[in-house]
Amino acid sequence: MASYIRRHTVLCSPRRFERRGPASPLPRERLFAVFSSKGEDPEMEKINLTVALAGFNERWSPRTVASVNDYEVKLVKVCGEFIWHRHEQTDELFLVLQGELTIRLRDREIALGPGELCVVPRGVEHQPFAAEEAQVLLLEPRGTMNTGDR
Ligand code: NI
Repeated sequence: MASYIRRHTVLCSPRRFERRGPASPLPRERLFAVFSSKGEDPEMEKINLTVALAGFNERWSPRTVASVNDYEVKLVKVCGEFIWHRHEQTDELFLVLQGELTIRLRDREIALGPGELCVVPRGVEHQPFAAEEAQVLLLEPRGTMNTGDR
C-alpha cells in the first residue's frame, strides 16, 4: 500500500502534469501483462482501452488486459461471423466498446451497440456476428476458450 501511495504522488507532481504532447504508448509487454493478484506488490496501473486496442489488428484473437481474481478482462476485435459454440462451465460477458455486435442465439438475436453488454449464460449456444469491425470487451474465467468446449 505504501509503495502505491508513493507512486501516486510522483505521478501527480507538477512537472509531470505540465508535460505536453501525446502520451507515449505503453510497452506491449506491459499492456498485455496479466498482473499478479496474490497480494504482494500488485502492479496497479491504469489501462487505457483505446491505447490497448490500437496495439493489435488481429480479429477474433482476444488480448488479456487485466485479471480480476480468476477472471480475465479481454479486448477483441471482431468482424464477420464466428462459429456456433457454447461454454458448458461458464457464462460469458460481452461489452461493446465500438461498432455493433450481434449475439445470435438459436431462437433470436441480440444486437449490441457501444456501451451495451450482454451475458450469455453457460450452456447456451451462440454465434457472435459483426457486419463491420466491432471492438468488444470480454469478461470470462481464465482459460476460457473462445471456441467453446469442443
Ligand atoms: Ni462464446
